Amino acid sequence: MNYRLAVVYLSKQQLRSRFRAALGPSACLALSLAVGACSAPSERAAAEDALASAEQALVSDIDPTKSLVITDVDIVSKFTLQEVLDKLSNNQALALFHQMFATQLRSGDPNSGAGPYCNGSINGFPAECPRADAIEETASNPFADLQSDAAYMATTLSNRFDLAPADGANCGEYRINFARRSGLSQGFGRLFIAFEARLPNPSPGLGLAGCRPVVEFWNNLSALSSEARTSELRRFYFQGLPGFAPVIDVHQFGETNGPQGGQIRINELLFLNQLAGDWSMREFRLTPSSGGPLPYLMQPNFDKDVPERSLFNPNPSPSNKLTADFQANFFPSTVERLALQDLNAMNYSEPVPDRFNSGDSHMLGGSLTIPSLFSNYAEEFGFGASNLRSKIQAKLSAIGSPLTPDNIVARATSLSCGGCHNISQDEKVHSLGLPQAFPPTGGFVQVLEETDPINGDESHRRFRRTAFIEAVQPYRAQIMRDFLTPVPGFERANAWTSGQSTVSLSTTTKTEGSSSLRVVPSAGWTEITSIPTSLVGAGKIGPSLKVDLYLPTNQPNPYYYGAVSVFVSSPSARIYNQYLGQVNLNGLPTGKFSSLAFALPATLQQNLGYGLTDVTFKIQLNVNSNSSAYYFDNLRFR
Ligand SMILES: [Ca+2]
Repeated sequence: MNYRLAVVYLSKQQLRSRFRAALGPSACLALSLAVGACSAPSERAAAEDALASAEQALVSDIDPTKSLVITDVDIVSKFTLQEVLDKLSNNQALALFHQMFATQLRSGDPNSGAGPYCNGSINGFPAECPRADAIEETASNPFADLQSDAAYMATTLSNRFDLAPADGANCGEYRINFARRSGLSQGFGRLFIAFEARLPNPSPGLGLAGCRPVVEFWNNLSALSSEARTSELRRFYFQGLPGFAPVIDVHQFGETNGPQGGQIRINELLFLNQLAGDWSMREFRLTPSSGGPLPYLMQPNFDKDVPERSLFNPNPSPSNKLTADFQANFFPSTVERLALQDLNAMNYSEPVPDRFNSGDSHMLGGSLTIPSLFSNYAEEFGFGASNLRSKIQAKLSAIGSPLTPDNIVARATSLSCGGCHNISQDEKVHSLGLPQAFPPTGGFVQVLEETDPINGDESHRRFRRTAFIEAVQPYRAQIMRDFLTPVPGFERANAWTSGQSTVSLSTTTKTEGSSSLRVVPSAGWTEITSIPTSLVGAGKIGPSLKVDLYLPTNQPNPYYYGAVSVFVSSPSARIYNQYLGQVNLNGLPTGKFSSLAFALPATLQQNLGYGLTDVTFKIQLNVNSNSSAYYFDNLRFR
């Protein structure tokens, strides 16, 4: 697979240089997409087809271990915690490390430094302090002996382009995870730090298209040698692509507050005697310091999209306005998206408002001193009748979903730190009602401290990834592929098929991108169906579906040009072959493109904005038998 990919990549380069050499004049050298601008039409078509197929081959082989979640020791070992912290602290890595953990100590505790301190709450919800992990780490030097238990090792570099918002306000998250080495030798003694940067879009006016160089960068990593990938990733993380900020930069970790700001997260359980129920996950923002030697400080923040467990209380105090708001408004409003039958698209329909988010998410219950830190919402929600249960059930009934309120609450749990890392893998107790079981995490983390040989080669090893991580990679690869060669844009070969007529991509007659869909309806009535796709790159979903159609000048019946109908499906959203109506073609000009518009019902418009991954389109071209070609292009939602 990987070998084949490398060959394809090289042949694409060879194709390009061959074409450019053949085309000759230097005026053509600057043209990358308009390959044949200087050649004869027939050569141009052949050249374009060959280049288009090479482009297709390039993006169809994304290796998740190379382009999405990289855990190869040879690569990640070239990234160190000290270098990352030095970059964020003006070369005061140890001071910033100590300051981060000191936030879990009380003012006046040994090594608690200059603050911020723990005062027992974050965002108005309980947080535990002082934590034993913090007492240990504020007295430790993880950089003194890199082979010691106290040292940290990078385990994972990850590409979360899938987290980029539809409007392209940023280009998603790019992450680096470190694990404390004590987890290797002790079996417990575990502590993980994740730096999760939001990468700014330098051209927000272009929408998500402004992020294309980033996606192409990660896509191309699949074709590179391990050495080349290492240097490219170091460039991406520490210098940035041309025009883009680097990943490791003080501005990328929550300096701008809010759901799109980036964050630093810790997952900590250093001592065996905490095992009863003290496995904490917390989040930090990096914010400018108002004084002192460190330019930026780790500021404890709430865990984003982790509502506090008490908000699921079935019998809340009438005076608790926050819980009343959550139960009457926010949570019912998000049931429809939580009910999607797709592990990856199932989510809150909007970021959880700040006021509901907890400060500390635990994945073990046991003998927690503050039971509400355990992010097991089902335990709080219980099994009895309640207003919250009735409201969730009413929403489920309204959308015709057979799921139960317990499934929906279990899904909310799975989106919390504690749920995703541990609680939700126990399907028998916490059924999410998804088509597939929630994939096991292997217990507490998504990438482990242990390594395995790559393809049996003991000298090249990879940090072990959980079933959960493996299970979500096809989705993340699909998002990249759908972005680079959009199915609705008719940009991908073999994405549209017909049982009646010949269909192919045309790179010459088009209104958008590199290609359109060429259809020759030699038998007349023709149905054209797409493969399942996400709508990444489609922008915000507007009230209508539009598609450009080219009518040939040759019209056998000048009194009846025919009509076009469109249908949409997404089984995960319970949308089955929904008819959007028919547009009559009479009166449209021939020999050119016209834009056809179909109204989207409000519910469908909303659902199509929910990150679905299994949308299919069916276009019925009801025209006279014709040997001339029709062309479709730029299916869009405006
Ligand atoms: Ca196109």
